[in-house]
Amino acid sequence: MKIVDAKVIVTCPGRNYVTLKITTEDGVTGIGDATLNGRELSVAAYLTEHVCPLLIGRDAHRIGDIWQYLYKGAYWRRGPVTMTAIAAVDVALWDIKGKVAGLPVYQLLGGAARDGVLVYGHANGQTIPELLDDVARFLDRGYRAVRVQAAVPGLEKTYGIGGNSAGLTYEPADGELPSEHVWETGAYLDFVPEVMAAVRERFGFGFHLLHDVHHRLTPIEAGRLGKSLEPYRMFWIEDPTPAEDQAAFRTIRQHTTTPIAVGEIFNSIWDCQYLIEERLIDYIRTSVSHTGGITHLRRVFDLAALHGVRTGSHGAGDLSPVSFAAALHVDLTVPNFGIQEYMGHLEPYQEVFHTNYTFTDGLFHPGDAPGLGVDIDEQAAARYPYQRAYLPVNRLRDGSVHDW
Ligand code: EZ4
Ligand code: CO
Repeated sequence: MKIVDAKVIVTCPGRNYVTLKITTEDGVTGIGDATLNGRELSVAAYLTEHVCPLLIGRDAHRIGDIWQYLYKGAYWRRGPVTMTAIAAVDVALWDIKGKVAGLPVYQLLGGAARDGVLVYGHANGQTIPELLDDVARFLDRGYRAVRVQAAVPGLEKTYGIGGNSAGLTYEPADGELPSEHVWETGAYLDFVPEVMAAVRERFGFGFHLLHDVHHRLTPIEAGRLGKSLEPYRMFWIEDPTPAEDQAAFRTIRQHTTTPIAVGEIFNSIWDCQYLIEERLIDYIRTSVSHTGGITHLRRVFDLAALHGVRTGSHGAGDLSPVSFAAALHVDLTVPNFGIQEYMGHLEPYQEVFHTNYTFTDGLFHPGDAPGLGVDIDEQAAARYPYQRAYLPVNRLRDGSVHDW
């Protein structure tokens, strides 16, 4: 079943998304998410200029072989741009295989290992009372797990706080350049235990509580944070330190039993190997669209399963509905599933992406349509042209650039 066309669709229905669409000689189409927030056109060009020409004439059924061809054949390996591009091809081919088989992708992956996919939503607030109201909204809607972020007093802008729960990290291009935030670790470390105390005091312990540190701390600060949050029984703290320094996680481990989640910026199994094999983390957050697609993500998750690490895939609003659907198919099948992030998407995304996934009692299901169960409306996509946008940049009070 030969591939006859592969094209890239760039669109901005609420925020930028890059989608690869592959067509076979029988007219079967498959789609994959190729979005890399703030660097979208680099993946679009990688696909259009270098990958799409290689796909024409290849057998769409040979998913593993095409994966190896694109990975090893490029000579230059790994990295977010390459691995996001390969992921888009891989996911589109799984979509095609499912459509040809007449089965949802999760059936091809071994079938459902659970009834639904536990997700966590993003509650946030400028103040603790505002945050508590937002947490209440999530619990009322049936969420069993909630990530909470509140603006740190004294800081003008804190990551993860936005007027729209789907658009937290969307920075419009009006300013032409990234916005800059100021960060102060001391104020943050004192404030977070107060936040978690308020949440548990008002809502109790009958749901999972999560928090994203967004790479801000040193190892010993992260140890202190984890220890100070132990009374609130966190499901996890995420990205406590910048994960390039992986031995740092040993220091965190030595100081706290608060579970640790890492991996949203990882793009290959090699980024995960040390942390997983040394059992320095509890959840691996690699995503289907930034880690080489379904084919590669399953290898990461199998490595994690061998070492008692569970999954907790990244699912921010800058990963498209195509990516979220693919994540749900994988999540439904893997033995060591932990949780799935669900940030939602900004309208008018539904004009462009038609989805089949459903949410009931805190659990998502990918649906039973053949393939991924997601489609892109190209005419609608064309109504929302790309707009350059950047993630913010962070500085300390003295002007030094810090991790955002
Ligand atoms: O900042 O996806 O856990 N979720 C996150 C995200 C990331 C964005 C970066 O593009 O940390 O909101
Ligand atoms: Co995060």
